[in-house]
Amino acid sequence: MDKRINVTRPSMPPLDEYIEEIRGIWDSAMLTNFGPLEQKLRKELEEFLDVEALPLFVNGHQALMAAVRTLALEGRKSVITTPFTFASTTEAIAGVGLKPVFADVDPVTYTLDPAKVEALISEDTAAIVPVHVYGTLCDVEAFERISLKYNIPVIYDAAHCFGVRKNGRGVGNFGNASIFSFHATKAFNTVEGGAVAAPADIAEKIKAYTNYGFTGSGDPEIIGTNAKMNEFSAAMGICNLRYIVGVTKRRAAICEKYTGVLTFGASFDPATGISGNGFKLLPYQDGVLKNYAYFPVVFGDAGNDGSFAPDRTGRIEETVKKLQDANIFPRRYFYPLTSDFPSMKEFSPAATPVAKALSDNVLCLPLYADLDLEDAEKIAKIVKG
Ligand code: T4K
Repeated sequence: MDKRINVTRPSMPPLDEYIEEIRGIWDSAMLTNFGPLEQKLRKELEEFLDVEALPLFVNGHQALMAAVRTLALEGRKSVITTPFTFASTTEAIAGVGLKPVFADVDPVTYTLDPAKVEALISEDTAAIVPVHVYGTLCDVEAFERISLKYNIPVIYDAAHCFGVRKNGRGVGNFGNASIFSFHATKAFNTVEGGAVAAPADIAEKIKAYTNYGFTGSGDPEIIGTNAKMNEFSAAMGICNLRYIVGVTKRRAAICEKYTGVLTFGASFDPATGISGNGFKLLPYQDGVLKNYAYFPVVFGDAGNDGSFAPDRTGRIEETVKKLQDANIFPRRYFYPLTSDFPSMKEFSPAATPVAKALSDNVLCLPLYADLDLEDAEKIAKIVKG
């Protein structure tokens, strides 16, 4: 039987290197609560991600909850967001007592459609939470205009965007804040972990949230939680960061292999990602330095006019079955839409047909630095059919 290939496999540093990094913990006995490794990683990441301040978290979900809670306008209850995302985005909003209001996404980038968002803004809108899904950037200029026009904060879920830049600028600089995830399955990991990129004054409040509201001077003025990153996670991050350039190059090579096989012999428009072979891949974005975090394939049919009609013949189920028979386990990120979760019933979502068609037809292929190019070729050939 072929070896099992999962959708991802975490990057890990050489074991000796990790052991060396944690050795000092045995002398200091500082295991957590903003120890030296946490501080070191924070500084290194602020530089790498090109952001002013970056409080570190136990995970990306807590980071998002903290950012929404800190920035949402007081006295308002609704947060406009996308249903085409991981559970975390929607649950973070609901988890801090706010109501997710779902807007539809753009059919090319799969990110929130700014016009649809603007149409949903009301007196009750406390914040907007777009997601740079799969590392593809939202229309950050449009969201900046909307944010200024209505005076509503924009908090980006940049969980998929580690190291992504636009015109040389770190992605964490857009909006009022951006959150990152450093989960084991992400392009960069600290085992579990996350962060919020924000201007220094906001970041200070957000950092207090990770430690019960304590700021180091006086008693808490906000109700926080315990969401600090521990020293063992920070050590993993310090080691993994040393390899990130090579890891990203490997991921890029696998994406290139997938693209080459899937689009071979047919038309392919990089601007939209639409291929005449019956797929849509991620679009090329001008000026964007990518991180190759995910490789989603959307099944459907390209029209002669540049359009793309979602598949309705069950190709995705057939493909998943064929891959599983070969011991390959892709993931249907993100199916179903989070607005269709039973837990979201009370929020009676509006229809989001573009997101629905995507969600029904999207499959994320295995992607990690250690994936062999021959295996990538085999996977792409099965998907191509
Ligand atoms: N916002 C967005 C847009 C997100 O996508 C996420 C997380 C968040 C916010 C929240 O960030 P965190 O709080 O998680 O930091 C995974 C991840 O758990 C989750 O972090 C991620 N998004 C989501 C897209 O994917 P699952 O339920 O698919 O994970 P799981 O355990 O099934 O793992 C997938 C595959 O990875 C498995 O087939 C095996 C492999 N794997 C997994 C782990 C955990 C390993 O080889 N080693 C491992 O340690 O959610």
